[in-house]
Amino acid sequence: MLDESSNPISVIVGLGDTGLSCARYFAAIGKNFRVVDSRENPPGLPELRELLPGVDCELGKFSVDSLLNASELVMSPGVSLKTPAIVAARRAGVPITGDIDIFSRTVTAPIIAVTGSNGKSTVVAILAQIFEKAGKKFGLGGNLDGTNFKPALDLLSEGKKDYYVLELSSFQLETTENLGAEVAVILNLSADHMDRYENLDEYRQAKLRVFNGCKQLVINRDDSYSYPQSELSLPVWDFGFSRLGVNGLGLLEEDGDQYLAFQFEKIVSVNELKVFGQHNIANVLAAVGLAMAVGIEMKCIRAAIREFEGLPHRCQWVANVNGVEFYNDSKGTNVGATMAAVEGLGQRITGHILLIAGGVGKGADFSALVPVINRWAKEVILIGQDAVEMAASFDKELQTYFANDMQDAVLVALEHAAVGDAVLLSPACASFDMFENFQHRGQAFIHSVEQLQSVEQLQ
Ligand code: UMA
Ligand code: ADP
Repeated sequence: MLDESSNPISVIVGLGDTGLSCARYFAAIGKNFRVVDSRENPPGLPELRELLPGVDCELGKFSVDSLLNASELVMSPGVSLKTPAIVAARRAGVPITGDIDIFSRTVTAPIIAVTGSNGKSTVVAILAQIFEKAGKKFGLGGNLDGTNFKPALDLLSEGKKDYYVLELSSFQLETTENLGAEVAVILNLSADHMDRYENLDEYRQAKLRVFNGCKQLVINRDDSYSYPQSELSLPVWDFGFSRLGVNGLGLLEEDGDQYLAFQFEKIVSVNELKVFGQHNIANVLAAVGLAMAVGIEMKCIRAAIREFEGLPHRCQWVANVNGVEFYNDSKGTNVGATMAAVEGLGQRITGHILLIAGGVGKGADFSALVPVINRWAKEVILIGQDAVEMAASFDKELQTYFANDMQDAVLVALEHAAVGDAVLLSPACASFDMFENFQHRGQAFIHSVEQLQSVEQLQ
């Protein structure tokens, strides 16, 4: 893999999980490459050194000269295409690609592609459970985090699959030309990553690339902003809460009960689901649409969605302390997610919500939270870098408290709560000002709640 000639070779840009997976893949197929990273000590370096000690790495900066000399740049999603050195290489005609682009050109099994601002991980997890019930061999990867996580190219070493289920971020789609998915969905569109995009439309244009070359679509009929820009004459499955029609998934009311339904055929009662909130019903409906599009039998779909318990850090119940429920929605990292979590929980409880929010706002406009907070919350407890900016977006009458850390936030929330209230961590922000990632933030919340419980037991 050492570049012994002056011939242009592939350059992997960024040495995190994606960069490592690209390096492993290129090594496996015998392709020449080098790695560049603008940090001195990128996270993937120790593993690369151990696995592929001969690989040439250029660290500490992106040098325009070495990028100009590349046959292609294989971008990590965390590196913006607007980075000056990347812009220069692009202008000079160096082709730009990414791991998902390479993956889609390589695999033959059908790809099921899931993107959207919120709900991606939940939907791919439901699909995974459906495929397990149906006895299908599938690879699950992409943007997904956690224990099941695999960068897409790592799936290629797992052997033959019936399907690939990919969770895709806007960053990954920016470098993906023609995904060619068997079926693709944009679950919803609301502002996120506004520190990387000029405006919402630029973010949307990245997401829309998920439909390039797809054979079937699943669309959210209540979110027209997420529809393909031009009409595609392809089979469409739609989901949502507005009126059901042909190939539509939604809700039916019968004898005072609500049912998830396809056209006018009931699938399961809403009461049978283990996850709560309209947003999760939407996620289940989307997953059902994707599974139906690839011909999975309804009995397998039904069994899987009845069993799906939700993922950790997404509206996850933690404990009841003195009649106050605690919920961890640490993965609520943008305004749309927190709106959905507050609405979903607000409808479920008899009391009010005490919301713990704040962190790195990523350039978001927090004012969209105001109506939902005014309706369901009695106090917002703020943490992190953008706490003051967030508070300034709320109504003056709303009670707010600036907490020093997670433990302080949880303690104050319990002090100010009444029986029947719920404390919800749903920050509407990224976590990296105070925590390693959203999992670490969620664990800090759970730990603080456990400490409350042990104090209660001593009293
Ligand atoms: N880097 C630079 N210069 C920069 C920025 C980054 O050199 O200006 C380098 C870093 O030093 C590091 C590497 O790039 O070595 C990191 O690459 P990366 O940020 O793309 O991270 P990966 O480890 O490759 O993880 C990425 C996704 N991360 C992002 O998009 C930020 C992971 O999604 C994904 O799981 C993984 O690829 C495999 O597909 C995480 C994420 O936070 C979960 N995604 C965002 C989200 O969900 O909101 C989009
Ligand atoms: P993603 O992978 O897109 O970040 P997740 O499934 O991990 O989505 O959910 C992240 C958060 O987004 C959840 O904790 C919840 O607050 C919110 N959420 C989940 N599904 C939806 C949805 N369909 N619409 C709006 N918000 C949602």
